[in-house]
Amino acid sequence: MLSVTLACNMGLTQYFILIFCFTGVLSNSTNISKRGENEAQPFIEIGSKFYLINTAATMNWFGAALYCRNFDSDLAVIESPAEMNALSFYLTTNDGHIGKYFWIGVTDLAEEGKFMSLKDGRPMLYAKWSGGQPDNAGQNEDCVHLWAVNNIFHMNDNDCMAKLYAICELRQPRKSCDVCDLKNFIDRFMQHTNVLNCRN
Ligand SMILES: [Ca+2]
Ligand SMILES: [Ca+2]
Repeated sequence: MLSVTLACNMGLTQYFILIFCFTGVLSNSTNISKRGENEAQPFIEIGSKFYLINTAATMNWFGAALYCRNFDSDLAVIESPAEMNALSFYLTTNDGHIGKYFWIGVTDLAEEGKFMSLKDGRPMLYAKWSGGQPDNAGQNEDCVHLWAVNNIFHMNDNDCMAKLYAICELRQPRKSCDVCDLKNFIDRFMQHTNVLNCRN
């Protein structure tokens, strides 16, 4: 009986350890999900992403990329019509943004005419070029920015050394890995314990 009691007590202890660990894991997950609220300043939520819209100083495209990295972010890459519409709506409904040009993280510097996303090195997924763009004017336009045409923001290729404002986007939390981490933790725990034995 004593050995059974001890075994069950061990089981209960393991239950408490399990609950304690789960609390820690879930707490970390919660912190990640709230990153936008706690750590995103001065980023703002627009649509499905958090952006930093810099209108404090103009800089060339390379300076803009470094500026974003300084905030643990990347020059924004717009990847869907929904993202473009949300950002364009924000920019056009906030005073002072119409008329400004904003660098985004797309370039054809590596190969003319092949526009790539700076943040992941892959071809851009979505484009909303304004009429006649990209035109690589003067054979010297390899970096992409947003500008408003008829009060709707579009894309244009421009001289990378032009001094424009910048839009950065916060890196997305790796939500799928949170699930993987929790599953792996449970699998490892179940392999090394007989915690369920006392249910019988
Ligand atoms: Ca070009
Ligand atoms: Ca152009």
